Amino acid sequence: MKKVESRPRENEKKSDELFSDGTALTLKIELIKRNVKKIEACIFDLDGVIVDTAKYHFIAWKALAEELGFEFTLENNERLKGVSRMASLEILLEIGGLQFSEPEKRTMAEKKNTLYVTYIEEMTPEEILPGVPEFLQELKNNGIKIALGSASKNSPMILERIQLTEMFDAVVDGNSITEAKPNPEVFLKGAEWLSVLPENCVVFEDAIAGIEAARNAGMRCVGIGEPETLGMADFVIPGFDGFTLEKLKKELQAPFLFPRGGKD
Ligand code: B16
Ligand code: MG
Repeated sequence: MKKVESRPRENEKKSDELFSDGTALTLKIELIKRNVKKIEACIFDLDGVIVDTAKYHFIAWKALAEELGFEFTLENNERLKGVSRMASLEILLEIGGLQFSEPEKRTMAEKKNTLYVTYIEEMTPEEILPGVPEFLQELKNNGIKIALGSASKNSPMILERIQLTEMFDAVVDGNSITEAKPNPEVFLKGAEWLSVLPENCVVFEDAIAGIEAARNAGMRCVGIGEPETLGMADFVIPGFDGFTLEKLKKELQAPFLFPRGGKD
């Protein structure tokens, strides 16, 4: 039988040919293999990712500000996203130019929370953001573990009200951490409780501090919101509507397959 010589097809690279970033094909494949980490777990922030509770936080903080005699705007509220309750109060008081003792601040935070809870008590599964249940189900079907990584001490109640508790293999929230985001504690604890290495976890976050926390934990991170604001994430999506595991894998691998310098 005549031996057919295999010749590289047009546009096909030979193993010693260099890519635009100076890497040879064989080395490139090795780098890609090393860099394509597994997705064993997904860790979700709650407020702004699974539900939109920012509007309820706003009503409650605004009421407290009015009681203290100053205005609290929607723009101000943006500064509180992903920030812990006490740190949020500090920002609010800074906006109002007011100072109080620690016991007074604790009373104020409790008061704000009491009003906030009256709203979240009324939450229903209808308030889950579009595409979230489908994406969580797809992760489950593919054996990917799911954790919550939220600053909110009200997380368990919110999950109950929206009937999503059962979907989570671990719930790490404001009650189980001592350090606030951007400290990685909340996500590292999530990985630990799931027995998954941080590098094999993917975090979904809507706040800059949360994305920094994921980075500090050595995890990959998908931003939920605007790319202009969440530039530190691996990539950003507007929400989960139409988002799939396939898209997640593709987007996470893209930077390794097509490094800066163009798609070779
Ligand atoms: P709570 P996340 C955060 O939740 C909120 O974004 C933030 O606005 C809130 O102050 C914080 O939880 C604490 O919430 O008063 O209920 O304990 O985005 O980390 O899920
Ligand atoms: Mg959030």
